[in-house]
Amino acid sequence: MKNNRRGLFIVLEGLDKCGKSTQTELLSEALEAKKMQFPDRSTSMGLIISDYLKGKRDINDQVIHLLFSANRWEAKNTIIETLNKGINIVCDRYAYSGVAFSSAKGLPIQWCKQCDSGLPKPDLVIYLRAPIKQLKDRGDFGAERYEKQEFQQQVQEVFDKMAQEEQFNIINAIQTKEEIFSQIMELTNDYSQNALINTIEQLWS
Ligand code: T5A
Repeated sequence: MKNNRRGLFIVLEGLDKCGKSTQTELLSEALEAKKMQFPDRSTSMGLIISDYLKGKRDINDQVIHLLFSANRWEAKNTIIETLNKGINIVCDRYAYSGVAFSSAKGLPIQWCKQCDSGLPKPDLVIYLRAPIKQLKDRGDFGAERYEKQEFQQQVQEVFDKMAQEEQFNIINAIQTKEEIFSQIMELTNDYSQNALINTIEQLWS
């Protein structure tokens, strides 16, 4: 999917353990895309976030929300430069996770969105949706701060609301990895062939 136009910016979202990393890997390979992930735990800010998620330090809700956002702003130029070189990006979580997780804690949605307003807007958001009951036995669910059934249920409610408002593409995450990947490829090919891909738009501004 490389030609003269800019690259496609595709984001995968969903609850913890819904399979985002698995599908990000498969899709980025298929599209010869740059693979990205938020939080990016490799930066100095990402290390603080990682310690917070692992329960090694406590940070108040507003501050950690702003750190997650700052961790995306750190990558803004990389995203724009990569897309303008005609290279696709496949990204595991983005600002929508920021809104879903922080507002599920009780922060106002508009406040949560504000600090990500102006970031590059994805072309396609794919929401891997599954009931938390069917995800809680996957991998090492429970190892990090937000991996609790009741909280994930609240996060899902926000994701479901955003899915309507932001026109997410919803895929049932309770299928085989191959079935999910084939539906993601179908969506991506369809978008790539039919959408007008112009300048990079800004998120929530
Ligand atoms: N967060 C994040 C915020 O609060 N604010 C923000 O702004 C952002 C960006 C870390 C946490 O930070 C929060 C959200 C999170 O709580 P993370 O590192 O992305 O985010 O954490 P996880 O979502 O838990 O990431 P994981 O890599 O652990 O889960 P994935 O990526 O959803 O799932 P994946 O692909 O690693 O698969 C998990 C397990 O399921 C299996 C895999 O083999 C693996 O064992 N699996 C399947 N099993 C059955 N059927 C399938 N179809 C499967 N697909 C994968």
